[in-house]
Amino acid sequence: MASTTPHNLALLLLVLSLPPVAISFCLKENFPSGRAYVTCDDLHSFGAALHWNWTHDASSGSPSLSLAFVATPAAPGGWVAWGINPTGTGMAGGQALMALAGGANVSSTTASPPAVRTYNITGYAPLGEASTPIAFPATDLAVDVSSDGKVRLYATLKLEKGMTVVNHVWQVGSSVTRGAPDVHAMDPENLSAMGTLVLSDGAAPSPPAAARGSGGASSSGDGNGDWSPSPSPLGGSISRSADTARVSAPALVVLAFLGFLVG
Ligand SMILES: *[C@@H]1O[C@H](CO)[C@@H](O)[C@H](O)[C@H]1NC(C)=O
Ligand SMILES: *[C@@H]1O[C@H](CO)[C@@H](O)[C@H](O)[C@H]1NC(C)=O
Ligand SMILES: *[C@@H]1O[C@H](CO)[C@@H](O)[C@H](O)[C@H]1NC(C)=O
Ligand SMILES: CC(=O)N[C@H]1CO[C@H](CO)[C@@H](O)[C@@H]1O
Repeated sequence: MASTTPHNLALLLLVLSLPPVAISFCLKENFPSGRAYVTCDDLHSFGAALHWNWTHDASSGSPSLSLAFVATPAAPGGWVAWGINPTGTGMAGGQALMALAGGANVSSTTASPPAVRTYNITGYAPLGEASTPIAFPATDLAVDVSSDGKVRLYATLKLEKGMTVVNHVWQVGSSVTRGAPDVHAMDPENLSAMGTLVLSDGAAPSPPAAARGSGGASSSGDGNGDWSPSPSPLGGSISRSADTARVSAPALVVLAFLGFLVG
């Protein structure tokens, strides 16, 4: 930011007003060979990070998102989950990817291997032990668990045309009982784990006007008090990757816009 136009100043003030992130979990990540991502967002709860490539298939017109979601379950043997919510801002409506860390499996004496599932989160009922179909075709599902318990969930999602700004949610849980993830805690950090993700391949800024359901304007999925304690729309994704210069400009424009709405 060489010149201090009012616009730049507003962005600067906005950035300065965001809570500081002491550690970048993005920068700390060392993926196995063959897994590399152009962009990473440090997420504001659980020390989680979302690494991703966004590519646009010219023939189908559909964007696709290759991602690695990295978080540590609330306890060993628990689960981590990340998803896009195309209809709201909270958990209900989320099209989720979940990695079960494996190992200890409550009420079962046999150790289980790590597993990845998809869940169409329709409400607040407990999830079952089988995947349910989600709106975005998911391929390349994989998971690895580090010796210190960190879980990395890999997937590729086929998104819909025009999806450039999406609401996303993430969560960690402490246990799995007979194959089904147990409900997560309801601490503030658990409840605020949602935000806005600005998708871009880094080549050209995506117009914020194309935002789908950004800001607090969404309708469904927010009606349940459990997940609607005034979620901060600023809680989303600030790129702190090495790619910041390319990615953060559109992200900041959207954040500035959101900040304008709440401020
Ligand atoms: C992400 O994109 C980079 C640069 O194009 C590429 O090297 C890398 O293999 C891609 N990663 C995945 C998981 O597709
Ligand atoms: C997810 O669940 C909702 C509510 O039951 C349903 O309307 C929607 O079609 C489901 N999505 C998929 C991809 O099955
Ligand atoms: C946990 O145990 C149950 C029953 O013993 C099994 O069906 C399930 O696949 C196990 N693994 C996970 C990751 O939940
Ligand atoms: C079960 C679960 O998700 N617990 C997490 C909720 O958030 C708190 C922090 O506020 C974490 O410490 C828990 O691990």
